[in-house]
Amino acid sequence: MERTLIIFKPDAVQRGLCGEILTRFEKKGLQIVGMKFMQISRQLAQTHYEPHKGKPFYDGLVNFMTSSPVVVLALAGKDAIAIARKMMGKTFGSQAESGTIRGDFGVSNSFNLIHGSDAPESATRELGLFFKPEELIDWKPAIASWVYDLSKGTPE
Ligand code: D4T
Repeated sequence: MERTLIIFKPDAVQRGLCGEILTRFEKKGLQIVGMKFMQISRQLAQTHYEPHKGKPFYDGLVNFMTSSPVVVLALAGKDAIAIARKMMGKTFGSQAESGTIRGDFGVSNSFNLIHGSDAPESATRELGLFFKPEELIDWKPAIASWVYDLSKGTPE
């Protein structure tokens, strides 16, 4: 099973959208393996968004991500990274399709509610930034055999 790092950004928390967004992931069948409510430090925000360092929006992004608390999640599932990205929609609410999280809940070209890792390498890096190994819990949901076809031994 793949794991991905999801952040409900300060705008999602301030607007009271955490429950709605989390419900979408749970209903889809992605599994929570880690979750915390936290204030991101400047240093952590800078490290997390290191790949964007030097871009015009970098300083504003770090300010935004440290402006108010966030909810950080580790979600697991087959192809969890791509599935979560698809559910999030395009980067900005103004362009994201209806039916996606950003498309349904936002209009901004700066505040975009949610972060999700974009590749296996970034997921590993980001999960390591936000969670200690012992904070990620490997557990078997009782409904796993109804979320996936497990008849051949691997989830389908
Ligand atoms: P994240 O990384 O937050 O999940 O968003 P995306 O993967 O969808 O988009 P991104 O990496 O290109 O951008 C990261 C982050 O920067 C903000 N941003 C981006 C911004 O404020 N202005 C911009 O012009 C761009 C491109 C929004 C998301």
